[in-house]
Amino acid sequence: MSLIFDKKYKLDTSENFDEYMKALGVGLVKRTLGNSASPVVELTKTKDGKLALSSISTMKNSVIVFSLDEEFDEETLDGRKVKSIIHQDGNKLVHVQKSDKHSETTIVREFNPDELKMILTIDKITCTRIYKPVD
Ligand code: DKA
Repeated sequence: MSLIFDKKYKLDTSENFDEYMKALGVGLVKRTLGNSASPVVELTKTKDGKLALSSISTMKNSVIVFSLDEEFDEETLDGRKVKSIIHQDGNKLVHVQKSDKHSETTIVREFNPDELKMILTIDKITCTRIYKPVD
């Protein structure tokens, strides 16, 4: 099993995302936007061999460019400034976000031909988001 590049996935179902955002400290207005957005996510390779993960939505567009196992600075969709590191485990990207001000967050993205499964964890809260391929 390996990662899947150049394939767009759109959010289909989401469980516990509001609880996850509350645990991050996201306020009601941004949570409402977050809950109503259906992002389209795509993993690509850059010309210089890095990976790029983009998320396009009515809430906010973002792209993170990174090398596996190398720490980088990330500003998250909710505005946290974190140190991130992403590790590959077969067809999964395991993304750990750390900062002095917030609990550690882990986001596992599992790439399959028929879905992208995202599991987000903070403290004891787990959120599962299933993305489906865009035709
Ligand atoms: C996703 O890409 C979810 C990413 C979670 C970002 C943190 C919360 C954002 C709040 C607006 O599907």
